Amino acid sequence: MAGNASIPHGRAAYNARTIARGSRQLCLKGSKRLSAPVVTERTAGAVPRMDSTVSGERRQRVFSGIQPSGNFHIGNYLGAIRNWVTQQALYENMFCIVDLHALSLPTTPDALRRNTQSLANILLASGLDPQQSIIFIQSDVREHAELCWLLNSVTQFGELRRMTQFKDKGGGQDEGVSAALFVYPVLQAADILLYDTDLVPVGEDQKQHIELTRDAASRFNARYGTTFVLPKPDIKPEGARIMALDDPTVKMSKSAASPNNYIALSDDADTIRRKVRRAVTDSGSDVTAGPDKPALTNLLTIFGLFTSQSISSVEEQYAGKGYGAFKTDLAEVVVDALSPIQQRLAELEANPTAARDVLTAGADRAREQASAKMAHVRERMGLGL
Ligand code: AQP
Repeated sequence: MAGNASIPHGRAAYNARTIARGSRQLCLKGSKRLSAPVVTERTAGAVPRMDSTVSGERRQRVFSGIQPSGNFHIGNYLGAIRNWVTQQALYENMFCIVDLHALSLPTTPDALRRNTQSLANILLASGLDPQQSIIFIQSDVREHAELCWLLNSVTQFGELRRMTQFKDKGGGQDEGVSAALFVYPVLQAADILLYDTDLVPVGEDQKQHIELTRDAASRFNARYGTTFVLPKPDIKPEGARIMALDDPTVKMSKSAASPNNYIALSDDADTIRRKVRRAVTDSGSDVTAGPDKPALTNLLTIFGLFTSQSISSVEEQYAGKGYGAFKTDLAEVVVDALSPIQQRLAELEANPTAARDVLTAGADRAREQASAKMAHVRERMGLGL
């Protein structure tokens, strides 16, 4: 069942796109055909990858992860998951439910298990296709934790202390915060480097972590010889930072104290309408974006992404109509966009083994690649005899 996962996005976006599955071209209506980027083995580090083609060329490798914590929201979807789905025909893809990362903040075994199952269902319901992407749970592949430890030796304490996400999530309290939260970016570097990743599609908040990953990989390569590919962040110009509905100066976050911060992917139609109605707006009444209108800019961005329109064309549509009419329509746009995902989610929730089967098969494939890479890394570092 999961193998036939459809690819729902926003209503208009869904109609506008055709993904040429199995081919190496992605066709966007009204745009140029895009060729799948390839890299040669010479650019991919010293170790030939297991998936090399005979000619030595391969498609670029994408890796990204998402934590099984809190309520998955439209920020996670628009900033990350939707891009994973629309690009999956172009690349070799690995998408990981990073449960070890979720241990960096307090949780319980039951909550972690529940969130992992729920996230797996969300990824499949959003359109990740196990035929095109390896989808797996991080803790099923032990090499992630092992490489994290090894990379700790080429990462500097000062670098980690400068990570803004640590400062934000730690709230400046050294004593009450786990060491795991501090070392989190090193585990993320291990996740990425383990698979010779070329591109990491993420939201804006992860940019600093990808830079740290590149620095750690460069340092390792300089010390032990070329071993790791230096990955690049893939951050889209629109949607990379969806802001909170109740405070447009902070990003929408699944661990937010108030549910009015976000629209969860599982919110029903009435909840979505209520949250949009209550969303903070800026002074004035013109539906326009701009630096002096952070709230409207955010709402216009969400509208534009879910309907595949530019912000300026949405502005034109609502010229002179005021905030009320715009918010009413925005709520319906979000309800319509999430509806196919939610229908699919209900099917997957009724059949929990579907996602588990996908994750088991994904972990087997990931483990094969990770263990080959780790054998090389251990040898490079002089571990064992
Ligand atoms: N507000 C956002 N706008 C755009 N993209 C976002 N992402 C997160 N929030 C936004 C992207 O979603 C992916 C998965 O995120 P994560 O689970 O690794 O954790 P996070 O970045 O810390 O996301 P949250 O939602 O804010 O969770 P909590 O509250 O637990 O910290 C990433 O690609 C992220 O960039």
